[in-house]
Amino acid sequence: MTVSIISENGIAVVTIDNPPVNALSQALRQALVEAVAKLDADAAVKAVVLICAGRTFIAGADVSEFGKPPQPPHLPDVVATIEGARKPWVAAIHGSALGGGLEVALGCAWRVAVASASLGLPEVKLGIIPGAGGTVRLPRLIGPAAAVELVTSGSPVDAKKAEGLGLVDAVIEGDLLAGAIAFANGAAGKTRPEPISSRAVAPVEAGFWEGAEKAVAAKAKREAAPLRALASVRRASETDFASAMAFERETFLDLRGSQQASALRHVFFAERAAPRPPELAGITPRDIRSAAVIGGGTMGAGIAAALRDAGLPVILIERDAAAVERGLANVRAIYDGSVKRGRMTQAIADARMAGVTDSGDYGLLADTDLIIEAVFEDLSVKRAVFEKLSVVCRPDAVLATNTSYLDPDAIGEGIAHPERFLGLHFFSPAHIMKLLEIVPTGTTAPDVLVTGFALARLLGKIPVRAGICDGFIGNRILKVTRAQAERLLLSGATPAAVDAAMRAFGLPMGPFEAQDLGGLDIAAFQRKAARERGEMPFAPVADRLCALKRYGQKTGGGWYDYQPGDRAPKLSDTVAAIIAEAAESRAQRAWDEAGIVDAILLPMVNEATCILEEHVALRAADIDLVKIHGYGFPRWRGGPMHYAEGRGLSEVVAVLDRLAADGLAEPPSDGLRRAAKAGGFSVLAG
Ligand code: 3H9
Repeated sequence: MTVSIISENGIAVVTIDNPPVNALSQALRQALVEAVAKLDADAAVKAVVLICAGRTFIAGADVSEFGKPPQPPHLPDVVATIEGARKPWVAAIHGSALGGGLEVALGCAWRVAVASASLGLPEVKLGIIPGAGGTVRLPRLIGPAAAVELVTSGSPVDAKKAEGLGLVDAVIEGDLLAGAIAFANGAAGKTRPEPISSRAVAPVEAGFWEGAEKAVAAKAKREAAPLRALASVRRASETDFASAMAFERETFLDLRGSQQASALRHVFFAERAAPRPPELAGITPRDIRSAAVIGGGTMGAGIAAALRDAGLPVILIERDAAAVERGLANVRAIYDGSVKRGRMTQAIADARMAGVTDSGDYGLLADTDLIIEAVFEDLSVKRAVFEKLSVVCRPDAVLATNTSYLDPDAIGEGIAHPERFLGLHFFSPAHIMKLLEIVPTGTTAPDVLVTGFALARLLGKIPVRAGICDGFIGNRILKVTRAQAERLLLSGATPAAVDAAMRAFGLPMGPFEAQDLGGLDIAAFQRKAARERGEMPFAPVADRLCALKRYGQKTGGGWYDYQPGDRAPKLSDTVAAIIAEAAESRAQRAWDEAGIVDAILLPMVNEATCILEEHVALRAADIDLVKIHGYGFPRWRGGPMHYAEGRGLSEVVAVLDRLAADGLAEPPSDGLRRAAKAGGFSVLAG
């Protein structure tokens, strides 16, 4: 880390260089305080420009310090020192001024930014609130309503919007440093604005805070930070600066040590580590400048849209003219939906569609860099696709299968140049869901595997490497979730009670509601295939429902009944009777919410431990990312593995032992017992 100071013609330029994102480490905080003292003492300096080297302005406090006791100088004091400096400081912003970075900028007399810069207080996304005056200075600068929006959403605004809010004093065209120096020169002769800390907060309309509280609570659900952030802005608007700062700091420190903050930090670092697995460091990916998708069903169309959204030209191949037309209509429906929801303009949607070439002719793929197969889940159909691709594609083109349940090694048998083949498992809807499971086969070359990760970065997805097994990581765990949900039904719980308990835990939907939405037929089809392989999948109630063609919402009934045109689940007497019949002679018990959650979640963790032991997943954090980004697991719980470690693995083992003794779960695996002894999953990681 370096902080350098150069002075010329009365303007000092303080340049922070603390890669990768100029985070406010203890050393940087110290250096900033020293810079203020030094420049205050320099009679030749009229004003100071604060600028950063590298890709961004200060992106915030150093999150890696949050697990440790805070070290002085504390950031609120650093900001106060800059605000109280005898020479006025100008923050010159490029990249992102986030969290503590924006708070430092709020200590400056003025803020200027390039048009591409973004500014925000994302602390709530880390389970905390701003801790260096963000909630106190912001309402004094831009008014309470705009401050509430920025602080409780955590979403940044761009420089133009920031200028409109009064958060930025000037948007600089051209070179930032030259523009900031010119601004400082112009400002040096003028009256310095009143420090933000001394300003009054604009009054709000009657009922404003009550309305804001309702809106924030509804959005935050069980996350604590947004409401606490709102309370801090409110306090800052209703009391003096010093008391508001004390309230903010106290809330910040309280939340910093909370379970939610620790979980969200875990996810923050897991997400940043995911695109760059250390075991693949130094390997150069292949260039991907064009792509094709084989199969224009729901999955194929979603993948095509994801590729187009990342700027790649896409060829969509289907088997005949009618299927080509249907495929194209599926992609168009995605973009029509985006326009309708206000996510993009018609012009952008048209441009995305214009980049899709639809055809039945494999010959068009002769020079395509990446081809993703998303046809029907049938081994011979998929093999036939790759046979054709082997003939027409360049030998270095990357070929991928989007299979969910088939063995990629079997699909790839006989492929020409098998080293360029791998599994890329998208989740539906593929243009929205963030998870991408990357599945190397026995023959995938390292640079092809790395290309999968590079593609994920390009598409804005979270990549997780998964080994080959039935269902890879996510769907293998999902099978356990569903089996446990049925075990609960056979031992006295109702579908509604199970769904309610899982929603209360933080999932957007319970396992039965989710099946009714997605359709029970896909899993039934997979169970049939598994039985043909000699396996014995456990789904006594779902099997009976499927025999009655109760496939979910689309057939007017599944685990619940549905009225035509109404998605609200109604309790079903038919289902209750089927459960009673299936449960006959089994011991019944009363289940409370915590018991239901344990009976579903801890067996998932047990299965995940096997997945780790078999090196199907390389890291426990990868499993957390799979569940969060593919299955709606609450981010603020940190994922199932983080949750289990927080709970204590010995307790997890004890609960599983008790469930297993009653025939309600598999016993804890040897790996889980070992992890419990070692106090964490890292002992199993690959
Ligand atoms: C805060 O400020 C609290 C204060 O109110 C109160 C204080 C008292 N700390 O995302 P990238 C690392 S809370 C430590 O891939 P990009 C990251 O781990 C903070 N490390 O880059 C990665 O490391 P590696 C509020 C951080 O260009 C590398 O930088 N601020 C931090 O795609 C590159 O990251 C935030 O929440 C950090 N704060 O995006 C901002 N940030 O290379 C969080 C990043 O070893 N950061 N790293 O894997 C971001 O949103 C993005 O990093 C940013 C750049 C947009 C800045």
